[in-house]
Amino acid sequence: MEAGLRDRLYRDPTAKAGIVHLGLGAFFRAHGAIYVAQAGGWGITGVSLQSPGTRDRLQPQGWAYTAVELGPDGEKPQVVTVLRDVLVASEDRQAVLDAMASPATHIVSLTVTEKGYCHEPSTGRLNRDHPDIAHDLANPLPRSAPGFLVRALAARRAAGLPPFTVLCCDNLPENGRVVRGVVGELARLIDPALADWILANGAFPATMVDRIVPAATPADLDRLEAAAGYRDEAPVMHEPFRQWVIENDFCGPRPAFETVGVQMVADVTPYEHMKLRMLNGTHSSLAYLGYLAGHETIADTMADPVFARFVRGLWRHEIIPALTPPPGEDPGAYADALAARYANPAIRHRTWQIAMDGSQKLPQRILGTIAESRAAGRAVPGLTLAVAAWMRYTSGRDEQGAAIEVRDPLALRLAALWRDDPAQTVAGFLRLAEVFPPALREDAGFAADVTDALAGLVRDGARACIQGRVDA
Ligand code: CS2
Repeated sequence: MEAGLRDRLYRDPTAKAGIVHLGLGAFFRAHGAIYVAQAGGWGITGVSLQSPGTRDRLQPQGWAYTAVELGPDGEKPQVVTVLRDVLVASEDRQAVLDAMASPATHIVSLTVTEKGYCHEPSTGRLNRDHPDIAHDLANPLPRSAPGFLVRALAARRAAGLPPFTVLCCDNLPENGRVVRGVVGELARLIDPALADWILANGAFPATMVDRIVPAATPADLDRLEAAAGYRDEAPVMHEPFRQWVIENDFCGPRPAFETVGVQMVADVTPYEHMKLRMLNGTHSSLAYLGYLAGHETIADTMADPVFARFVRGLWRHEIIPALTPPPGEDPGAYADALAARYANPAIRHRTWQIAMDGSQKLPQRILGTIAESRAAGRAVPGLTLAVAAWMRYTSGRDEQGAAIEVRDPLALRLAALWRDDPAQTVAGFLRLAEVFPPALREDAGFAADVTDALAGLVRDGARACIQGRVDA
């Protein structure tokens, strides 16, 4: 019989778990987990908050999986054996709290997506009306990521243990500060002394994470099996590029990240701004406009010369002028590298996948640049068009009138905002205080520009609007 993945494992016998990771999606398995594996000496207990699918696929493989690099010169698989265990919170919340509260745990890292922090995207503050937060205030066995952090930290305090470092790896602006804020606020509602202890002794380093990781498809699994000679039910597919910038602020031990290319810095903000606005901002713009124009993936969108020119224009005329780049970084060169990464045809990153959860993503990706640019008197027609495209997309109908499966925590509310009159649609959207900052909600000129863009999208379609509007 063919040797399976389980038979190919090599594990560092000295490596203890040390890290509990909440949100065991493809991104973390293709990014943070590989850095931790390469740094050596540490293992990871993965936690899925909701679905048992990843656990069920990984368990028969002894928690090992293949990470496949999709490069210009072919596919390079490597087997990752850094996971020690996988827990499913919805099945056993206490087991997750126990792992987090264990004296062996020093770091709790998170990729729970933007919406997983139960915060208000426009302000970064805890959303106390969130049903999971209401639940977690009343129950010792939590549902939300902030709830798990607070209850596990409470257990550590009660046991006389130090807190763990909370390492947020989601694409939020100043992600460490946001998580510190929601954890502190939730803890204060439960026990003010606990909040004081966490804020005085805990650590919430900010990070910038980057690697493009499209969802693996059944065809990817079959291709890997043919090439590697074993079946992996849970591989991850990723581009060659990776970057991880971490604020060097831990309250306990950590892997030797600096030995494997992680940039340990004093201030992550300029890196994170550059990445969120230049990469994620254009990703979302291409996702809404590209989807409406009938493009399935980012690479397909970039192969359309009208879109390739559009995204160049976004960088050059709208995003870079509003940016303070990190010391020594050349944003023009960063943009060139992004264009090449997007065009990689081996990466089948669906516009639909990126379009998900726009209400949680737009503020940090696009609206910040728009608000700052408008305040400085700079025109941002391309990003304004992207905002209008998000409104059109969330109406749930594409340009041919076919239904779009819109995934967003606000999906129902967003769909109900659509009117035949674009001015009324835009007015409804701009009342969403959790999405739009006050500066844009109160800016009549912005409302007029978005209305204009939306009317154009409805009349002419996304591709024609782009062609007519923006010049590289
Ligand atoms: C993407 C990101 O799905 C999305 O919203 O923009 O997942 C993006 O691929 C990563 O942030 C790249 O680092």
